[in-house]
Amino acid sequence: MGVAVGFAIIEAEPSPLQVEFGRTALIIIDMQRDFLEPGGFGEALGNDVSRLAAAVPPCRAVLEAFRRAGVFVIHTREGHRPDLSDAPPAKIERGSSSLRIGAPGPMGRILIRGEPGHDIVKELYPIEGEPVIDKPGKGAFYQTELDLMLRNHGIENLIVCGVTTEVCVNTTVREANDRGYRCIVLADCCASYFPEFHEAGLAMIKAQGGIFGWVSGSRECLAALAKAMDKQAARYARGSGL
Ligand code: C5J
Repeated sequence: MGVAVGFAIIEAEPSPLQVEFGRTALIIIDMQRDFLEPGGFGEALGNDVSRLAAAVPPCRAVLEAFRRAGVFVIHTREGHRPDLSDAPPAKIERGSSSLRIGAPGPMGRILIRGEPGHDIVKELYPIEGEPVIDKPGKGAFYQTELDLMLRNHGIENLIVCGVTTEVCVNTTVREANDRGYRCIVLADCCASYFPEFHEAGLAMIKAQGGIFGWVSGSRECLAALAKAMDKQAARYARGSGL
């Protein structure tokens, strides 16, 4: 279980949500150079990668605050083994042959573990103690130890940031929702190459009373964390501990 930072309400859509930060993890999805920087997989597919840059500063602000609070932080990376034995042919075959997964690119072989482009951007680089989940699929639960790790930490809620909103963020939120986690997606900490897909991805999560989860923002999340920490400090000051 995480730190003893208490409860607070996060303002979110479709409704505010009370979370216990000690049972909450921040999960940062695929903030990799291959998706965010020129010369990577994202650009190889014809995307304007600069659209993803806006998510980095708010994501960093949330990451730093969660680190200061001692809340559990997990990072993910999408990618494959150098021999591609974990990459389904149906995934590799897409797109032009020079731009496929495993093809050489300016930042090494595209989406291959250990290559420079596969790694996380420097602004959000994991520190010691923050697990990095290497995932072969779009969803962070598929063929990974993520669920086991979250359950061993007593995690019930996920604050979700990362790219892209409609692909790996959405897939992971749907997987998490089916496994019983409450997901709060921070809109400004996520991004897509397609602004309309970003909006649609968020709309789908919060529709129908929050069918997959909640949508909030970095400001609202940071305000709730600060409130939880203030309450905790006041309890300690009164000598009542927890
Ligand atoms: C994609 C991802 N878009 N991380 N991956 O291929 O969303």
